[in-house]
Amino acid sequence: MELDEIIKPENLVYEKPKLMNDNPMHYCPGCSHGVIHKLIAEVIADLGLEEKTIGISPVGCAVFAYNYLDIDWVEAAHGRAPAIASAIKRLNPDKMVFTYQGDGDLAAIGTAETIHAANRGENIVIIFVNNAIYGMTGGQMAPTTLEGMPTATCPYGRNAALNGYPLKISDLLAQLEGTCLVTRQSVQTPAAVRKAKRMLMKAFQNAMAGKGTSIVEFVSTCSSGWKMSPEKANKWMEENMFPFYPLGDLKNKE
Ligand SMILES: Cc1ncc(C[n+]2csc(CCOP(=O)(O)OP(=O)(O)O)c2C)c(N)n1
Ligand code: SF4
Repeated sequence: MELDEIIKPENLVYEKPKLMNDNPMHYCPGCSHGVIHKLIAEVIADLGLEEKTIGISPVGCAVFAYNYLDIDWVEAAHGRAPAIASAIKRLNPDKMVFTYQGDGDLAAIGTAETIHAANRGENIVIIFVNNAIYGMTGGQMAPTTLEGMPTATCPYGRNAALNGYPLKISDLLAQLEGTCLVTRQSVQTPAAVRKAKRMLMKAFQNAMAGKGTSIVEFVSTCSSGWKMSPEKANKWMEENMFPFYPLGDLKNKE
Protein backbone atom coordinates (compact mmCIF):
# COMPACT_ATOMS: atom_id res chain seq x y z
CA MET A 1 0.00 0.00 0.00
CA GLU A 2 1.34 3.49 -0.89
CA LEU A 3 1.95 5.92 1.95
CA ASP A 4 -0.47 8.44 0.38
CA GLU A 5 -3.26 5.90 0.69
CA ILE A 6 -2.59 5.44 4.42
CA ILE A 7 -2.03 9.09 5.35
CA LYS A 8 -5.44 10.53 4.60
CA PRO A 9 -6.98 13.35 6.66
CA GLU A 10 -9.76 11.04 7.86
CA ASN A 11 -7.16 8.57 9.23
CA LEU A 12 -5.18 11.18 11.10
CA VAL A 13 -5.23 10.65 14.87
CA TYR A 14 -2.09 12.55 15.81
CA GLU A 15 0.15 15.09 14.18
CA LYS A 16 3.12 17.11 15.29
CA PRO A 17 2.04 20.60 16.36
CA LYS A 18 2.53 23.01 13.46
CA LEU A 19 4.54 25.43 15.64
CA MET A 20 7.17 22.74 16.28
CA ASN A 21 9.76 22.80 13.54
CA ASP A 22 11.96 19.93 12.33
CA ASN A 23 15.14 20.93 14.19
CA PRO A 24 16.41 17.85 16.04
CA MET A 25 16.06 18.43 19.79
CA HIS A 26 19.18 18.30 21.93
CA TYR A 27 17.34 16.93 24.98
CA CYS A 28 18.38 13.54 26.38
CA PRO A 29 16.09 10.53 25.89
CA GLY A 30 13.53 10.46 28.71
CA CYS A 31 13.75 14.20 29.41
CA SER A 32 10.48 15.99 30.16
CA HIS A 33 11.44 19.21 28.34
CA GLY A 34 10.45 17.93 24.87
CA VAL A 35 6.95 16.88 25.92
CA ILE A 36 6.38 20.19 27.69
CA HIS A 37 7.50 22.05 24.54
CA LYS A 38 4.92 20.08 22.55
CA LEU A 39 2.16 21.04 24.98
CA ILE A 40 3.06 24.72 24.74
CA ALA A 41 2.94 24.51 20.93
CA GLU A 42 -0.47 22.85 21.06
CA VAL A 43 -1.94 25.34 23.52
CA ILE A 44 -0.74 28.36 21.54
CA ALA A 45 -2.26 26.95 18.35
CA ASP A 46 -5.51 25.89 20.04
CA LEU A 47 -5.95 29.45 21.37
CA GLY A 48 -4.97 31.02 18.02
CA LEU A 49 -2.12 32.94 19.67
CA GLU A 50 0.60 32.06 17.13
CA GLU A 51 1.22 35.69 16.15
CA LYS A 52 0.81 37.08 19.66
CA THR A 53 2.99 34.88 21.83
CA ILE A 54 6.43 35.85 23.11
CA GLY A 55 8.40 33.24 25.07
CA ILE A 56 11.31 34.04 27.37
CA SER A 57 13.83 31.19 27.35
CA PRO A 58 16.06 30.53 30.35
CA VAL A 59 19.63 29.57 31.04
CA GLY A 60 19.56 25.83 31.63
CA CYS A 61 18.91 22.86 29.38
CA ALA A 62 15.96 24.73 27.79
CA VAL A 63 18.22 27.59 26.71
CA PHE A 64 17.60 26.51 23.10
CA ALA A 65 13.80 26.35 23.40
CA TYR A 66 13.72 29.11 20.79
CA ASN A 67 15.18 26.67 18.26
CA TYR A 68 12.17 24.38 18.39
CA LEU A 69 8.98 26.47 18.57
CA ASP A 70 8.35 28.94 15.78
CA ILE A 71 7.08 31.86 17.87
CA ASP A 72 8.83 35.04 18.99
CA TRP A 73 11.40 34.54 21.75
CA VAL A 74 13.74 36.56 23.94
CA GLU A 75 16.69 34.90 25.67
CA ALA A 76 17.10 36.00 29.29
CA ALA A 77 20.19 36.02 31.48
CA HIS A 78 20.11 33.30 34.14
CA GLY A 79 17.05 33.78 36.40
CA ARG A 80 15.94 37.09 34.89
CA ALA A 81 13.10 35.76 32.71
CA PRO A 82 10.23 37.05 34.92
CA ALA A 83 11.69 40.57 34.93
CA ILE A 84 12.01 40.57 31.14
CA ALA A 85 8.54 39.07 30.75
CA SER A 86 7.12 41.81 33.02
CA ALA A 87 8.61 44.55 30.86
CA ILE A 88 7.52 42.98 27.57
CA LYS A 89 3.96 42.38 28.77
CA ARG A 90 3.63 45.91 30.15
CA LEU A 91 4.85 47.39 26.88
CA ASN A 92 2.71 45.02 24.79
CA PRO A 93 -0.41 44.28 26.83
CA ASP A 94 -2.11 42.54 23.90
CA LYS A 95 0.67 39.91 23.68
CA MET A 96 0.76 36.53 25.39
CA VAL A 97 4.03 36.43 27.35
CA PHE A 98 5.40 33.37 29.14
CA THR A 99 8.66 32.35 30.76
CA TYR A 100 10.09 28.84 30.60
CA GLN A 101 12.41 28.10 33.51
CA GLY A 102 14.17 25.26 35.29
CA ASP A 103 14.37 24.98 39.07
CA GLY A 104 17.92 26.35 39.14
CA ASP A 105 16.88 29.31 37.00
CA LEU A 106 13.59 30.00 38.81
CA ALA A 107 14.20 28.93 42.40
CA ALA A 108 17.91 29.72 42.92
CA ILE A 109 19.48 32.60 40.98
CA GLY A 110 16.05 33.91 39.90
CA THR A 111 14.17 33.66 43.21
CA ALA A 112 13.84 37.43 43.63
CA GLU A 113 12.62 38.04 40.06
CA THR A 114 10.11 35.20 40.34
CA ILE A 115 8.66 36.26 43.68
CA HIS A 116 8.40 39.94 42.79
CA ALA A 117 6.87 39.38 39.34
CA ALA A 118 4.28 37.07 40.94
CA ASN A 119 3.70 39.49 43.81
CA ARG A 120 3.11 42.33 41.34
CA GLY A 121 0.57 40.10 39.61
CA GLU A 122 2.14 40.52 36.21
CA ASN A 123 -0.18 39.12 33.54
CA ILE A 124 2.26 36.46 32.44
CA VAL A 125 2.58 32.67 32.58
CA ILE A 126 5.56 31.13 34.34
CA ILE A 127 6.30 27.57 33.21
CA PHE A 128 8.46 25.95 35.85
CA VAL A 129 10.27 22.70 34.99
CA ASN A 130 11.23 21.15 38.31
CA ASN A 131 13.60 18.23 37.77
CA ALA A 132 15.26 18.69 41.19
CA ILE A 133 18.73 19.16 39.70
CA TYR A 134 20.90 21.45 37.56
CA GLY A 135 20.72 19.42 34.36
CA MET A 136 22.71 21.57 31.98
CA THR A 137 25.79 22.03 34.11
CA GLY A 138 26.24 18.38 35.06
CA GLY A 139 23.76 17.46 37.77
CA GLN A 140 24.54 19.69 40.73
CA MET A 141 22.18 20.13 43.71
CA ALA A 142 19.26 22.51 43.11
CA PRO A 143 17.05 24.23 45.70
CA THR A 144 14.42 21.59 44.90
CA THR A 145 16.72 18.54 45.31
CA LEU A 146 15.04 16.07 47.67
CA GLU A 147 16.53 15.18 51.04
CA GLY A 148 18.80 12.16 50.63
CA MET A 149 18.95 12.56 46.83
CA PRO A 150 22.51 12.27 45.53
CA THR A 151 23.81 14.86 43.07
CA ALA A 152 27.26 15.86 41.80
CA THR A 153 27.64 18.36 44.66
CA CYS A 154 26.04 16.21 47.38
CA PRO A 155 27.19 12.71 46.35
CA TYR A 156 26.04 11.22 49.66
CA GLY A 157 22.58 12.74 49.33
CA ARG A 158 21.17 16.13 50.29
CA ASN A 159 21.61 16.67 53.99
CA ALA A 160 19.11 19.21 55.35
CA ALA A 161 21.39 20.13 58.26
CA LEU A 162 24.11 21.14 55.79
CA ASN A 163 22.19 22.11 52.63
CA GLY A 164 18.81 23.25 53.89
CA TYR A 165 15.45 21.76 52.99
CA PRO A 166 14.07 21.30 49.47
CA LEU A 167 12.22 24.46 48.48
CA LYS A 168 8.52 24.16 47.65
CA ILE A 169 8.54 27.44 45.80
CA SER A 170 5.14 26.93 44.17
CA ASP A 171 3.54 26.68 47.63
CA LEU A 172 5.22 29.95 48.50
CA LEU A 173 4.05 31.62 45.26
CA ALA A 174 0.49 30.46 45.90
CA GLN A 175 0.48 32.64 49.04
CA LEU A 176 1.03 35.83 47.04
CA GLU A 177 -1.91 38.08 46.18
CA GLY A 178 -0.70 38.53 42.61
CA THR A 179 -1.02 34.88 41.57
CA CYS A 180 -4.32 33.62 40.20
CA LEU A 181 -3.31 30.07 39.27
CA VAL A 182 -0.58 27.90 40.77
CA THR A 183 -0.72 24.30 39.66
CA ARG A 184 1.64 21.34 39.78
CA GLN A 185 1.50 18.93 36.86
CA SER A 186 3.59 16.26 35.17
CA VAL A 187 3.90 14.60 31.76
CA GLN A 188 4.88 11.01 32.55
CA THR A 189 1.67 9.35 31.25
CA PRO A 190 -0.82 10.23 28.49
CA ALA A 191 -3.45 11.05 31.17
CA ALA A 192 -1.01 13.37 32.94
CA VAL A 193 -0.18 15.07 29.63
CA ARG A 194 -3.86 15.72 28.91
CA LYS A 195 -4.45 17.15 32.38
CA ALA A 196 -1.34 19.31 32.19
CA LYS A 197 -2.50 20.66 28.84
CA ARG A 198 -5.84 21.75 30.32
CA MET A 199 -4.07 23.66 33.09
CA LEU A 200 -1.58 25.24 30.70
CA MET A 201 -4.48 26.39 28.55
CA LYS A 202 -6.16 27.93 31.61
CA ALA A 203 -2.91 29.72 32.48
CA PHE A 204 -2.65 31.23 29.00
CA GLN A 205 -6.31 32.29 29.13
CA ASN A 206 -5.76 33.94 32.53
CA ALA A 207 -2.82 35.93 31.19
CA MET A 208 -4.81 37.16 28.19
CA ALA A 209 -7.75 38.05 30.47
CA GLY A 210 -5.46 40.09 32.77
CA LYS A 211 -6.14 37.99 35.87
CA GLY A 212 -2.58 38.04 37.26
CA THR A 213 0.33 35.63 37.29
CA SER A 214 -0.21 31.95 36.52
CA ILE A 215 2.42 29.39 37.46
CA VAL A 216 2.44 25.91 35.96
CA GLU A 217 5.01 23.68 37.63
CA PHE A 218 5.93 20.46 35.86
CA VAL A 219 7.46 17.86 38.17
CA SER A 220 9.96 16.48 35.68
CA THR A 221 12.67 13.93 35.02
CA CYS A 222 16.33 14.49 34.30
CA SER A 223 17.40 11.01 33.28
CA SER A 224 21.03 12.07 32.68
CA GLY A 225 21.44 14.11 35.86
CA TRP A 226 19.74 11.42 37.91
CA LYS A 227 21.86 8.77 36.12
CA MET A 228 18.82 6.60 35.34
CA SER A 229 17.24 5.08 32.27
CA PRO A 230 14.16 6.99 31.02
CA GLU A 231 11.88 4.27 32.37
CA LYS A 232 13.55 4.19 35.78
CA ALA A 233 13.53 7.99 35.99
CA ASN A 234 9.75 8.07 35.49
CA LYS A 235 9.26 5.44 38.18
CA TRP A 236 11.65 7.19 40.55
CA MET A 237 9.82 10.47 40.01
CA GLU A 238 6.47 8.88 40.83
CA GLU A 239 7.82 7.20 43.95
CA ASN A 240 10.00 10.00 45.31
CA MET A 241 9.10 13.35 43.77
CA PHE A 242 5.30 13.11 43.83
CA PRO A 243 5.02 12.48 47.60
CA PHE A 244 7.02 15.65 48.27
CA TYR A 245 5.69 17.70 45.33
CA PRO A 246 2.09 16.43 45.08
CA LEU A 247 0.34 17.09 41.79
CA GLY A 248 -2.75 19.28 41.63
CA ASP A 249 -3.82 22.88 41.99
CA LEU A 250 -2.32 24.92 44.83
CA LYS A 251 -4.45 27.91 43.87
CA ASN A 252 -7.08 28.35 41.19
CA LYS A 253 -8.94 31.65 41.48
CA GLU A 254 -12.05 31.75 39.31
C1 LIG B 1 25.03 34.00 35.87
C2 LIG B 1 25.20 32.53 35.65
N1 LIG B 1 25.47 31.74 36.70
C3 LIG B 1 25.60 30.39 36.53
C4 LIG B 1 25.49 29.86 35.28
C5 LIG B 1 25.68 28.36 35.10
N2 LIG B 1 24.44 27.66 34.88
C6 LIG B 1 23.99 27.38 33.64
S1 LIG B 1 22.56 26.49 33.63
C7 LIG B 1 22.55 26.45 35.33
C8 LIG B 1 21.45 25.71 36.09
C9 LIG B 1 20.44 25.06 35.22
O1 LIG B 1 19.56 24.29 35.98
P1 LIG B 1 18.00 24.40 35.85
O2 LIG B 1 17.57 25.82 35.83
O3 LIG B 1 17.40 23.56 36.91
O4 LIG B 1 17.67 23.83 34.39
P2 LIG B 1 17.89 22.39 33.75
O5 LIG B 1 19.22 22.47 33.04
O6 LIG B 1 17.85 21.36 34.83
O7 LIG B 1 16.75 22.25 32.80
C10 LIG B 1 23.63 27.13 35.87
C11 LIG B 1 23.92 27.27 37.30
C12 LIG B 1 25.21 30.72 34.20
N3 LIG B 1 25.06 30.26 32.95
N4 LIG B 1 25.06 32.05 34.42
S1 SF4 C 1 20.54 16.91 31.26
FE1 SF4 C 1 18.54 16.45 32.18
S2 SF4 C 1 17.25 18.30 31.88
FE2 SF4 C 1 19.03 18.40 30.49
S3 SF4 C 1 18.33 17.52 28.55
FE3 SF4 C 1 19.32 15.88 29.70
S4 SF4 C 1 17.66 14.88 30.85
FE4 SF4 C 1 16.90 16.89 30.15
